[in-house]
Amino acid sequence: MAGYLNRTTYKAIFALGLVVLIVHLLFFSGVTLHRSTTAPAPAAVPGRAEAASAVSGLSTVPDLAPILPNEPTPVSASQRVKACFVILVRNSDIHELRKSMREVEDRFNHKFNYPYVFLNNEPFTEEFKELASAVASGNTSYGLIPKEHWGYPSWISQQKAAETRTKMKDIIYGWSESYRHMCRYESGFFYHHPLLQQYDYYWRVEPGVKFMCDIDYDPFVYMHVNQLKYGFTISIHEYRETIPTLWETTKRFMRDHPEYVSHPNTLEWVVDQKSGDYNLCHFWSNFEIGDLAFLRSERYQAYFDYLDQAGGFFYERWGDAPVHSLAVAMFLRKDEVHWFEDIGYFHNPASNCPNDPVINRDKCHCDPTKSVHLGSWSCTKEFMALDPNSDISAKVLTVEKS
Ligand SMILES: Nc1nc2c(ncn2[C@@H]2O[C@H](COP(=O)(O)OP(=O)(O)OP(=O)(O)O)[C@@H](O)[C@H]2O)c(=O)[nH]1
Ligand SMILES: [Mg+2]
Repeated sequence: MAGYLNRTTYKAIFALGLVVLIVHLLFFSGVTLHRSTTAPAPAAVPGRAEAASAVSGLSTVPDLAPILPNEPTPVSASQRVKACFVILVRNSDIHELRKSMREVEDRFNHKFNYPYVFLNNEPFTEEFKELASAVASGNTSYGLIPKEHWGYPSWISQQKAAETRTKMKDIIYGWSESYRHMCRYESGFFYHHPLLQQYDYYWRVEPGVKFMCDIDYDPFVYMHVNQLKYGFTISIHEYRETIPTLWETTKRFMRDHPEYVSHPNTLEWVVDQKSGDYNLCHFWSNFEIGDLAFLRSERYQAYFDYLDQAGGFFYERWGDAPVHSLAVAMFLRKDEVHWFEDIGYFHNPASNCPNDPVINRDKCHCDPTKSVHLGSWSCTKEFMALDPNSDISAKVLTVEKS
């Protein structure tokens, strides 16, 4: 009898336990679900609606992400993307760099602690490492650029390159050999550096740049959530004398490799509608937040290799900014490119400064009337006005053939 009662009691306790367990499971799974679909501050991101309103000036940078119904669910605030700051820099620029890093930290990274990757064509000194690491809230790593990524490829005549530098001595950096290696490296190699292989996104920083607004959300997560491939703050016109044949070469590439061109694309942003020529618009690459998979893609690499073979990094003075921008124009849709209007940023001599009076007052210290996007030097208004379905690739190539 006692044994029977015990078994009954045992069964009752077991059943009760099972019910309690199920209730707990349901309860906690509900909480988990709630947490994973809510993007709390501070890593929440501004929504696409806000990005769209950027044409007429920044209206707001919300704390929480009003993701539109057809957009991906935000990753939770605690989930980070694999991202880093990448800084190409000389040892002698350490003090200018520390100023910029201080601003990166104070405005953003002290809350997020993203790592820094420093790259140099010469070994970093112990002093550089000590001083840079002291400012960084995230891990730091210091990489040497392999000789084959910072030198002359076999098919380049160094004599012709030297003659070019003499001919171009009156053009900005036209005389400089190291500037050309830098532009070629930033165009086609930095994303291959072993120290960057573990990362999916990069944010380029240079010595001397300034950040004038608090960034209370995570731009890397914003890129990831919205499936963005390229982010910029400033766009301007390039000096035509530095890129006499870049557009011809790019058109030839498109003709030889039509399979790489996206449809739609953002080519309309870079083409002068009357002449069919490059209108010189480009994203200023001293600031970039980008998806490394885009630069590592077959199409981007094919484009870089094509340009590299043509020799214009040395026989002219092709900059990485127009190269990245023409790649964006051919390969990306407008909705894969984002203007970080809310990031107050300065690289001599231009700045990007949010117009919204409340944001400007509460988060920034910059003069919104001086923001370069308001002037004719910038191409940002034109970019924001671009039709997302635009595709003028056929027209561009027809003009080329005729
Ligand atoms: N290690 C190394 N870094 C370089 C060299 N030249 C330029 N850089 C870096 O490459 C980036 C671009 O160079 P900048 O001289 O700033 O070029 P820019 O922005 O076109 O021109 P500025 O108006 O001078 O700023 C910066 O991060 C520099 O620190 C070089 O010879 N060696
Ligand atoms: Mg610079």
